[in-house]
Amino acid sequence: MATPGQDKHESTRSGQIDLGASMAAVTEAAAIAATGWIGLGRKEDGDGAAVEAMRAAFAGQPVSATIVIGEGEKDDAPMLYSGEKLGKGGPALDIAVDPVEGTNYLAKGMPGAIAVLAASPEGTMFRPKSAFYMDKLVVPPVAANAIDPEAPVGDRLRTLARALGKAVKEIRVFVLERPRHQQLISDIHEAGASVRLAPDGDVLGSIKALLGERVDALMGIGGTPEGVISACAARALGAGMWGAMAPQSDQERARVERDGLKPGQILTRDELIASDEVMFAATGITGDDMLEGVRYTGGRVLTETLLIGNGMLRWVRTERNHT
Ligand code: VTB
Repeated sequence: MATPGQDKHESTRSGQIDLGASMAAVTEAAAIAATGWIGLGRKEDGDGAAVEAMRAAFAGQPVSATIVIGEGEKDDAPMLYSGEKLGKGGPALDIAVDPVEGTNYLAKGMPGAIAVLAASPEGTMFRPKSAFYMDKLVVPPVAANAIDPEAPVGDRLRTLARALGKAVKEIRVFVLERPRHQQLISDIHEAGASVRLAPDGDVLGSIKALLGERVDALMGIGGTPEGVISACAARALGAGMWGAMAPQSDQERARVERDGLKPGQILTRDELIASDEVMFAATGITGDDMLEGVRYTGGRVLTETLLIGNGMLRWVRTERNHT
């Protein structure tokens, strides 16, 4: 017989599972809408189609969601702007959306574009305000408590290797290929580890790092919104993540400081997402070695979605009639 405590746990869990289904419906709608724009060289149009589809799909979901990380501030983005309320009523949630993460991949018809959504209870998601860039470190759960995020790169890699039971030369680090990462890349090489450079898409890079799939860590500076979204997945699985605001221009630095954020100050995963009740959903658009893209076959459309929440990872493959 279940004790009252277990009952409570069960009801929370089934709530999370319903939330997962709602979130998958939203990212799948965005991914399907974006496929019409694969390889057409028009990233804004592809993003716009995904934004519209995501917003329409949200209208039918049993949530009261507030967008914390959206397509921009109210007057700049007509839909999915920060502060917009979505859903037909239900649990009060903070939501982070990225209808197409990797718009260049979409426009070029390259692997790696995904539709992403993350949710946590109202008031628990970090507000990046004007902080566009974040310096990130993501590691799998087994290393979450071992790493000192302020230690030099080589020390962090040696600690990570010990925690994973690997040699440093086996450690693979996802890094965005950017001129700003020259020093980081040479520090990684100096330590004896290797890089996996990618032109875009550090959400998928973070997911791979926290799962220890194809890479063992993510390091370097990418978008703050992408960082907060990744922190949801890290928290759900007990993985390690840290992020520090890393303004890339004097103007950004001034805006960040005006907003009361301190450049360089390291925020922990739990400061980025202050709840365990999180859900992350990603649907493949163009496909990747980890997440299938949208496929059309025999009058049906097939999607693959990764749901991470409540300590669980679920792969959801869905077939719908293609209308
Ligand atoms: C990263 C990457 C994204 O932005 O966050 C990156 O994950 C950061 O911006 O896919 P820069 O391109 O200016 O370095 C994206 O590439 C999305 O634009």
